[in-house]
Amino acid sequence: MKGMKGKALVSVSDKSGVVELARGLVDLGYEVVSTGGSFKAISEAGVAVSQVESMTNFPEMLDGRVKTLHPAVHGGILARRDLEDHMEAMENQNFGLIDVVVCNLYPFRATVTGSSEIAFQDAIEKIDIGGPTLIRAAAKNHKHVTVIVDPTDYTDVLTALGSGEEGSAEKLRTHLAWKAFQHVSSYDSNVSEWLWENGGGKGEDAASAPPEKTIPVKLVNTLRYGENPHQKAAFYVDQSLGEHDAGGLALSTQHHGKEMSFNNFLDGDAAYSCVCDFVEPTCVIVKHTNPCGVASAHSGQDDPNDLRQAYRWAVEADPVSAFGGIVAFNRPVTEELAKEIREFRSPQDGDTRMFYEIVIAPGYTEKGLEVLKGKSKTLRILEAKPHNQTKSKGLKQIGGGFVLQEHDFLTPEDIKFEVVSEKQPTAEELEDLKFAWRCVKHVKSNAITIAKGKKLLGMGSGQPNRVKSVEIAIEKAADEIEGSVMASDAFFPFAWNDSVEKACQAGVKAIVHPGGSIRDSDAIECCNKYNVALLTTSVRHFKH
Ligand code: 93A
Repeated sequence: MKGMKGKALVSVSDKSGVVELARGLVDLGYEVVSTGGSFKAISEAGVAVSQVESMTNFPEMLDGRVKTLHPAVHGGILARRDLEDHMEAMENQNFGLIDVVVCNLYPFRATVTGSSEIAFQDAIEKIDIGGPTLIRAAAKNHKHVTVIVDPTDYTDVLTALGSGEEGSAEKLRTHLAWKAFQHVSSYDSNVSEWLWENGGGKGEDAASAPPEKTIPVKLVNTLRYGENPHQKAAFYVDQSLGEHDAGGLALSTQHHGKEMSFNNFLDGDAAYSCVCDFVEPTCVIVKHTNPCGVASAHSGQDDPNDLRQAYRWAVEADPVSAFGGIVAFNRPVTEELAKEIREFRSPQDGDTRMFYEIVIAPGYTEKGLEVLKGKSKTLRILEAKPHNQTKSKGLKQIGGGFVLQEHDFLTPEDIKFEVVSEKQPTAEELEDLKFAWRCVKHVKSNAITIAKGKKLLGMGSGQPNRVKSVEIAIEKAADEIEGSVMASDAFFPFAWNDSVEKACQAGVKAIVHPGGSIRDSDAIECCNKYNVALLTTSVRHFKH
């Protein structure tokens, strides 16, 4: 063995890369000490390693519940190398120093989410005690000790330890210590969340219990800035969902393009949440979190699954807003579609190729991805699984706290559309009403959408009065409005010379709103006068 550089304690549940790491440490001159399973993996690979017992003179006991919980271990980690009395105390006890701690924890979350049958006691046994203690001790003493909790850091750490550059090594140790506390805190959140659900929640029944006691989140990285350059920001993932349900933009894979920004995440999420609500092959284009273009492929086309037409329609709905927007699909992007996205020119001037910030889809064919990458260096290309909205919660911040709610996961399939006018909608109008309804849920309130032939013609969003949203939607729908339908996310407070009558006069032939206003009868009479169908849903879709 080369001259000893120090001691590394290795105790990992996730054994990936651990043999290579141990070999690297030994090559650098470290003595590697390990707990039972890790020792077995490393020694079987022929790498020099000794058991923790060699430090503690104490065997693992209580079925492994006590492996590393010993003063020889924790003294070795926590001793301050810069204090004489600490060093003296260590010598008096004949304890050695530990310079590197490699530890990741029992797979608690995977165990309790992986099987619904997991017995309470089995889960309890998966609560790691010694591991977090090692990690916290090493992270506390990071001035002298390197702590590694993530196998993807092994290579960097070996390089840093081998380089001998103290400045950069110290910076890395501090970063790893931060990561270590993140690891432990997310782990503890998982345990407390599980206990809450398994009898720890003071006995409230599910309906009256707070929806979430803790929400396990993991910091992924800091972002360049927030909504504006003067705001610092970071990106986290929600770890409350099991592998099966986890999806959505936060867990997407980026295949190409510039780094995601704060606004990219918000807009991308708005686009992908909206498009995933559609059953038919659909394209959604979003600007500033509002869908400005939506269209579905449908049976009227030569190929009802061809998204190219839907994509063109989505752009045509509002080419000015679509420029620089986010384009999302609920089907994989093929080569033909990618070419369309690459080449399509702004219908506004017919010259400029459309420019986008992001394209998001549940997949790409090999050629599709290749073609799309050729559109521009910066275009972010994301692949995401749909987000299971019924399983997770929506969180919004307010000054000094947060409010939490279930997602608005209702779709037209869950809703009864009741005709309240004399005029019945035609089959096509009913289809379009449902299409417009699906869109309106994703538009900021007061939300109005106007659609025809499964294509959004115009939308009005975010206006503090509904009639203004109606006027904006009518103006955008312009020449195509004759024979269209309109959806409103909440009831019409007024009808005559207001939202309903303006829509009827503009050429809208069917309208849907939740109903429930004291002036509902005005809306009905107005629609009857103009021979327009009026439907109610009894469901509201406010979005703030
Ligand atoms: O049961 S424990 O909480 N008691 C301990 O003293 C202890 N020390 C390390 N679990 C403990 N560990 C954990 O054992 C580590 O966090 C790691 O996840 C695992 C590695 O065990 P092995 O090397 O035997 O596979």
